[in-house]
Amino acid sequence: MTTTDETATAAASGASATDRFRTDKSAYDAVKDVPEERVDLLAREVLNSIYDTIRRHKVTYDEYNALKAWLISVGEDGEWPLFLDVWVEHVVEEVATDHRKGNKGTIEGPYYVPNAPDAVDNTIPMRDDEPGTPLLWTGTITSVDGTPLPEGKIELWHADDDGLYSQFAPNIPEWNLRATFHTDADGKFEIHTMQPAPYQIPTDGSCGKLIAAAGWHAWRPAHLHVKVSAPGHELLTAQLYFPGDPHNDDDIADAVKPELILDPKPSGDGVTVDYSFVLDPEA
Ligand code: MBD
Ligand code: FE
Repeated sequence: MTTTDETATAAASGASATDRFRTDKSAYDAVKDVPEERVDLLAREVLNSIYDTIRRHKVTYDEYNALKAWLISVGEDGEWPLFLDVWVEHVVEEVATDHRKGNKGTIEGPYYVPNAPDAVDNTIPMRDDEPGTPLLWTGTITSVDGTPLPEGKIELWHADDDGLYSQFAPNIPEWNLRATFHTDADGKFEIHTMQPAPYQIPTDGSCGKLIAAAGWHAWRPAHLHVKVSAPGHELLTAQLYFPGDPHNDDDIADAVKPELILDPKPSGDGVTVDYSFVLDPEA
């Protein structure tokens, strides 16, 4: 890497994540549908919890100004999607999916791109020299009553061996390690990809500054992102993790659940996993 615009920076991935969110009309415009009473209630409660913290800990003007400067820089770096998805989304997801009887899900995070092309030969697009361990993943999508879902769809996206996502870091082919897979007549699917590596959120931006100032770490365990869907069923957003990852127990985004940890078996020069999904019918 010789020039700044060829390097993966927090500001570049943040800008991409912000742009991506702006193109998601249903999410970006959702605010129009929130009634005034609800805004009043939620905004007041959040502000009250800030006042409590200020009083309890006698927050100083220096600390208040540090917060103001930091909030300004989060916006300048385009890191609001990253900040919110790392430190807030997991509780929103918990509340949103609490009623489900089928698969556990987890957070989407900032790097999903809709409409990934269909996989060819059940294989995710990758570079000729894509580094990593080959992963063969088989499973079935069923409804909670056990019925296999032949019109099931899995959108899969994940980071490469350097922890970088296509379309959010430079010099990676557009749909690298992103694809849409379909179930067969028996609800079964087969996916060929690469096992992702543990992942550090960008440390050179505002989120990184908070992490350093607080003495935290920036790691997420290695993970595969999926959106699993079928006609008449609730969309499942999930991530799958690998056993023994040192960050399964202290994920910075708090998005690991025991039900989402795979059980890979060595096979040839790679690993195989069997993991199936159970979807909740729409109410
Ligand atoms: C990621 O890859 C991710 O999955 C989350 C939740 C936050 C930042 C980067
Ligand atoms: Fe991720």
